[in-house]
Amino acid sequence: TVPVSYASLPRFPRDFVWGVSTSAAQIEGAVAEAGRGRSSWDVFAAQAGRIKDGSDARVATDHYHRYREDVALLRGLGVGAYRFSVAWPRVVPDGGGAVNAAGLDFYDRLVDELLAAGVAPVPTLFHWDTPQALEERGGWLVRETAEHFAAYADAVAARLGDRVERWITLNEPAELTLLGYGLGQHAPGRRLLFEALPAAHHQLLGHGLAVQALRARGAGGIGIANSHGPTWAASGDEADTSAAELYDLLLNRLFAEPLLLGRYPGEEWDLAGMLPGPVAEDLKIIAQPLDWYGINYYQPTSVGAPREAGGGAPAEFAGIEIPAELPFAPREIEGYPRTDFGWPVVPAALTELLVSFRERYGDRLPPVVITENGCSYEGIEDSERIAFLDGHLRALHAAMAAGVDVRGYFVWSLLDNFEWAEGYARRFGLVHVDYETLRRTPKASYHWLREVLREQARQDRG
Ligand code: GBH
Repeated sequence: TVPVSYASLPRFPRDFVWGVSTSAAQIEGAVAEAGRGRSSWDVFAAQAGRIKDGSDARVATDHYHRYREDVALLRGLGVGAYRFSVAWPRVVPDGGGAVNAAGLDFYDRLVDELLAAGVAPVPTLFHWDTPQALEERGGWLVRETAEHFAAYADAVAARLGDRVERWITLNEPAELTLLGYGLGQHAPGRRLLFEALPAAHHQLLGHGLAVQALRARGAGGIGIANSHGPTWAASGDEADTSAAELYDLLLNRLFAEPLLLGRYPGEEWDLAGMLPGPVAEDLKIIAQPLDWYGINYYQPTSVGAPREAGGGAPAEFAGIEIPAELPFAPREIEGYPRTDFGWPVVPAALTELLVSFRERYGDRLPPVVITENGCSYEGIEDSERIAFLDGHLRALHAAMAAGVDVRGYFVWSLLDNFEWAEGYARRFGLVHVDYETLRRTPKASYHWLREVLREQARQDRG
């Protein structure tokens, strides 16, 4: 019962990288095993009212103990690459200081298992699970966290560098800044609004220092996974277009331009002036050449003027109270299907995003990899997920046909998992997880993607 749309997908280049993504805090469980320290998410999830279904990630999908079964699922799917994250608190339990070799052992086993299955490991060094000891000293709001991050990156490279050919430093510093430090929806649960901006700068600095540490170990294939999406103005009115421009600056330009252009964006907004430390010097560290640029794409955002400026901006959006002090407010996007998370499904916006990046940054933009794209839907017969992936692959191909150099595509996610503040209620997996038994069941979308990959390989053979 696999829909045949796979057969009519356009053809991707022979060396295009097909993969799936996960992250440590969302799948591993085993939070007290082999000397792992506490993470900001352990502490956050234990606080009443933080996670919608009252759950936590102490067990999650138990991937830490079931990784062999999960690698077998990857092999069965036929992907060439697997993006996972290394949990910093496993490797350096206190964030800074002694390296815990037993924590690295797990990733050592995982990497060997992947290689034996013919799947290239693509580790992300940081996917939001800050060591709690560092969080208590200010987390990413303080500079020392960036320095500790580089030391940790060095320890991981020392252990895995002989077998890893592609690295990702950070996952979505924009979302950690906004949701974790700005709005308080994610760990560490701070609601600092614009005073969260130092967390953006220190993550970018940590990225740059980690790139230096990796290169010093001879590593190549280094990228980052940034969250990006087109921002649409709610109307053509000046108040709405300028609010949308600011949102675009905060979501897209603030995280792309230091990396690609070596400067912070903003003519009207003196962002660099709002950031701590020797920003001009730091930008030189941040802007080192990347081998590729990762984009996590989910949906476009419609943005307009804030509440007090009128125009019908909502007080709440996607379950998050929108502070009246913000100079912009998101709006509902009408006229598109939605995932069960309520996110609009707009494949064409992926083409728009990639073409706009190419136009904005020209040859400063390295080859792009889509490091996450996916959707939450219930059920094992997930025809909506198939339609979502089918549409986004066509949109991706259209961007490539328009001249954007895209080298790979990773689906979020291999497994249903702990979806942060939503707990287990949102299911993003190609593989269903029964949280009572932890049994894995491939969904229709898993079988469909396997056929996509087979068909592409068939065409390669001519
Ligand atoms: C990623 O973040 C994370 O890297 C990953 O860990 C996570 O599990 C996955 O995506 C799925 O959430 O309400 O329409 O405005 C995604 C960042 C930020 C994308 C919020 C969707 C809001 C959609 N997300 N955004 S909407």
